[in-house]
Amino acid sequence: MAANPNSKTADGKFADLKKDTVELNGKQNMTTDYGIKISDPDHWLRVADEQKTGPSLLEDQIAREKIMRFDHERIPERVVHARGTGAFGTFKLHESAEDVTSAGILTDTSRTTPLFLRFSTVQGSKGSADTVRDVRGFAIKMYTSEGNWDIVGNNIPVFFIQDAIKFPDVIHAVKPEPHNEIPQGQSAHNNFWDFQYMHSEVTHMNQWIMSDRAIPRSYRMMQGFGVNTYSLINKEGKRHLVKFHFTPELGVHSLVWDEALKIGGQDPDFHRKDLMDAIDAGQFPRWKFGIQVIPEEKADDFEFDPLDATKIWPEELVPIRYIGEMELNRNIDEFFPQTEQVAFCTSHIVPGIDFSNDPLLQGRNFSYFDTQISRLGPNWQELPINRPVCPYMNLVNRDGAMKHRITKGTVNYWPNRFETNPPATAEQGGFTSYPEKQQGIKQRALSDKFKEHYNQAQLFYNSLSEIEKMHVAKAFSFELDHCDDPVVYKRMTERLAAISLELAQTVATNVGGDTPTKALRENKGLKSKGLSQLEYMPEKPTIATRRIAILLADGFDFNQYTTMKEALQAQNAFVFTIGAQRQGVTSGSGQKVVPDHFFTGMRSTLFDAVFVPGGKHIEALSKNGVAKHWISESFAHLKAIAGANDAVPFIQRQINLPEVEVAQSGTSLKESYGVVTGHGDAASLLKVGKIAPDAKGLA
Ligand code: HDE
Repeated sequence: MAANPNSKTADGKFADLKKDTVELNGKQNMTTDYGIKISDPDHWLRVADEQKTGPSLLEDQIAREKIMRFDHERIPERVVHARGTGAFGTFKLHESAEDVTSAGILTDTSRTTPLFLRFSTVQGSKGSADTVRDVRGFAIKMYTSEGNWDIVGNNIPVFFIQDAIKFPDVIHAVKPEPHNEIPQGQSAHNNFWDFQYMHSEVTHMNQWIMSDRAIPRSYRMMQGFGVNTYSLINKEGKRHLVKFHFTPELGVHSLVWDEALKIGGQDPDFHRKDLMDAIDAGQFPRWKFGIQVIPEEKADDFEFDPLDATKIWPEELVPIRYIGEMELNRNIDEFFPQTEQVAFCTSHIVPGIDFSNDPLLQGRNFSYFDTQISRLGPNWQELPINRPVCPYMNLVNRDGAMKHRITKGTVNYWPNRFETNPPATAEQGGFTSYPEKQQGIKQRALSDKFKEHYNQAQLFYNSLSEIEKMHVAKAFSFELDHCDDPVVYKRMTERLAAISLELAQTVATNVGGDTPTKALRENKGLKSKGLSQLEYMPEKPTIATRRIAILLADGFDFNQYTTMKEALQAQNAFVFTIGAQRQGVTSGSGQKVVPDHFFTGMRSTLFDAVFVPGGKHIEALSKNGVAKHWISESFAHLKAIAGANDAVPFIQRQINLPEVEVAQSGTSLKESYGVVTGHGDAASLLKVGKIAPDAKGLA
């Protein structure tokens, strides 16, 4: 089958969308949707007397069109993952996986495949905050030369439930409660934790969502996982089970919980903007693409069932083979027709890839296809963002609401006397399902290995660093503290003793459970690779795209300010001047700087690091409660803080911890607990810029 030339270029999908894209900023007159020019869009046609009062006329076709369009401009939001943001990008393969698959996208290293990726949260509605504690969706539509391949994944490799029939239950339990529609964007409520207790299969996923993975610093700093088990089929027809992985070049980083909560109010679009800003600045986020494969005949060799989506395939047993790379490099032009109307389907696979008997995947294959009909109608695949870039044609699939493609020809059935629109043989690229032999008895059951629910929950918990474990304990404590039904928080704390007695005891103390004295289950201390996010520090540490604030008031040292700003910008950091007032601040040597924001307009929570130059402005900063809070809060959130000359004692006073050492006057630079201090002229401060990039790593 001839490949579509469009999909060979990074802009393949963009070129396709151009056919439906118009520029708004032309000189063209405003018209109605049926094309006539509008003379007055501001007044409804009415019968008016001399005072210009009187009834409005229903006759006004222009007003009616405008109001009708407005009345109907909402479509149902996604039943889950309603809040999201998307971008275009490309996929490149570095190493052919032809030993395991015949899929063009996974075997042809000369291709660049265009793609659209939508990140999302699960629980909240379309207008909820970005930084809530939740799983993040990671859904990719690859516009391949052989048709669309959708990997509808998450940033966590496992899921809550094992059987798709439980999905409405788990989602109803986590969504706002039915009697009062509370809470929004939160899993911290009775119903969610009640459900969690009633289903021990969720225990592994519980650990992940209570870990820092559920409060990412940025969409660009999250892993992506296909979660479900698919199949790869090679040319010889042999099958391997497969899991898909995306690992970010920038490393995996999270917010701290207090930051996430505050940003939820201070900037609910934090993640959305972060992604757009980075792409606009040409700082394209990249992920390594990897596969884990298990030959079909080895599927029974593990203590877990590889078809169970509540289990990972530990890397020690099934290593990840990194074979490609994904990059996001183009922002959307309009939210609704792109990010809102994009529709993913787990059932969209291409030849060389097939499903497996993963019971969650099988249910998803029905659900996604189905849900798009209520969101977008039966012709959703024709929408510009959803249509493939390769040639597509089906003479039978016609009509339906909002059909707009016009197909010429006299027949709409197969076979027909002209042999119009014939199916393709396998050699011509026709999709053939893997001929798996099936025999069985109809029953509602899962394999025995699905019954084990705790091993990997412990494996995950044991693999975390001490700090990550502490965060898990705090997250459980926060969530269960929001449950006011004692049955819920008492039973759940008890359950934690099946993971770690210490964890259960800490949480019980905090939330008022009964402190367990015995572990419910032995913990052999087993650990696995790749579970702690500290293992994903970037190969090359960078401050590119990190948001760095410089605090100024009247009397600041101009040289230090400009030298540091330039040094940081040279490393592609996003630098913001935060001043006492936006009307302008004046340096000790008389230069005026107009800050990007003033102290209370933007808080420390929205930045990764802060620098305070020396100068007389320290006097004013020392008297300003908000400026002082900037420093103490940055420190509490484990941010890199830098200060020079007079700023050193100012910073020290706000941190007020004897363990944090600062540079003494006349000594060179000091780095202690992520606080970088120094004395000297502007040139010597450049070294601070060289230390600062790594300082974030301390967090
Ligand atoms: Fe989804 N899920 N899901 N899900 N899911 C949807 O489809 C569903 C599951 C995921 O950005 C819905 O188009 C069932 C696992 C993402 O547009 C719906 C089950 C994973 C997105 C649906 C699952 C996901 C969705 C709602 C259990 C991680 C957002 C709107 C069997 C691998 C896609 C839509 C986007 C969206 C059903 C479980 C990820 C209702 C029945 C596991 C990223 O069809």
